[in-house]
Parts: sequence; structure tokens; C-alpha cells
Amino acid sequence: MTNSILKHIQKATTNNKKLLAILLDPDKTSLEEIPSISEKIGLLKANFIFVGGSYVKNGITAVFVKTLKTYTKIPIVLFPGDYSQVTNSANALLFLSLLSGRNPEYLIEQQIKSVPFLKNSTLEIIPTGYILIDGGTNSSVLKVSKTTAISQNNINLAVATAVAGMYKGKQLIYLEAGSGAKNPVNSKIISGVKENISIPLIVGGGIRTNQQLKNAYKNGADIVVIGTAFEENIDIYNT
Ligand code: 1GP
Repeated sequence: MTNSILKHIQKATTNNKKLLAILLDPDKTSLEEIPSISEKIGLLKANFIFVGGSYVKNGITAVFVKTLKTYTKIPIVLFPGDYSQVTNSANALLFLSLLSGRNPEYLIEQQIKSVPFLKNSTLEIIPTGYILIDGGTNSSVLKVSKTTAISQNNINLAVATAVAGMYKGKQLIYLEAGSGAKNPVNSKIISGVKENISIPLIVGGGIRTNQQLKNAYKNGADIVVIGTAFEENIDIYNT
């Protein structure tokens, strides 16, 4: 296991170079679409392709990632909804703990279930604190995890949760409004978290316009994740 992806992110963060990740959900994207999608991601100059989803059927992710790899050189990072989505063909794994929730299944059980596979894996494992912020919709991740999100007004709780994650040894913090969120994570939460952590910050959920993208970066996001807008063919740089 190398730690080149995390190093890349840390170095970019130090140099204030902003990164873009495109999220592909194997449940929503067919294998036939992969060649054209890979080309589109290349044109966007995305730094990473995140792969994962809340409802991906068993076994699909492995084939999806293998196929994707034949069409792109962009590093593929797993962003799994559960341990069955972990596959060796990717470059790295966001080893997520749902810190905003109080459901042990997503705090530690899923992580334990992944160990028999990960013990023999070459995947780079990146400890990541995952924090759900209310995006104004009942997102898939809220339904599946049976947790509640932190209110957009509760900046103190969002910041304290992120800092606790850092103290627990997480290497990245991911602020998530949920896929297809009506409201992306607001500026105050992004800047509040960024000012209080010394590890890179990922922000995603509901970012559909260039203004929202720029806003997330300006307030401290080191990586922005775009899923729905990409699926819907929205030209994020020209909105
Ligand atoms: C979801 O943060 C990602 O986990 C991306 O969200 O699909 O709304 O872009 P969108």
C-alpha cells in the first residue's frame, strides 16, 4: 500500500491548488457509457474519479472500476456506501466514518466487515471523517444510514465534529450535503471547518453552478466533488 493519493492531496492543499473530483455511481452509470464519460472527465481536467453510491448492487463496482481503468489514467478513489463496494482495482479508498451520525453500523461495523478484504489488498486506505450537513432533501445517504444531518445553522457542531475527527486521526474531512442536495454546504460551515482543521477538506453535494464551485473553493474546500451536475451534463464551468 502506497500513500501517494493522500500525499498528492496534502501537497495540493499546502500549495492552495484546488482539486476536482467527479463522482460516478455504478448504479446510475452503465458500462457502455464509460468510454464517453471518461473522455468528458478528461476534458474537465478532474484530478480524481470517485466511485460509489448508496444502493450499488454487490459485485458491480469491481467490474465498473476495471472497465473505467481501461479508459482513463485519472486516479480512481472508492467512496463506498458499504463494504461490499470495496475493490482492489481502484487506486485508493476513502475509509469513511459517518461522524455526524450515531449509528454504530456506519461508525465501526462496516469498517470491521471490510477488514478481511482489506488485509490482502493493495488499496491505499485514507481515514476520512464523513459529516452530513442538511442539504434540504432526504438524501439517499440519510435514508441508508438512518442518521440525521447537522443543520446548516449549527456551525459550532459541524466544526466540533470535524475537529474531533481530526483528533481521532482522520486524514481528510468530507462535508457532504447529500447527492442532489437542494442546498450545498453553506459558506460559514465550510470556512468554519477549514479554519479549525489542519487536514484537507472535501466538500460535495448539490454543487451545480460555477458560482457554487468557486464559493466552495474560496471558503476553504480543497477538493470539490461533483456528481449530479456531471450526470445531468451541466457545464459546471459555464453556468
Ligand atoms: C455526493 O458529494 C457528492 O456524495 C456529490 O453530490 O451528486 O449533488 O453532486 P452531487
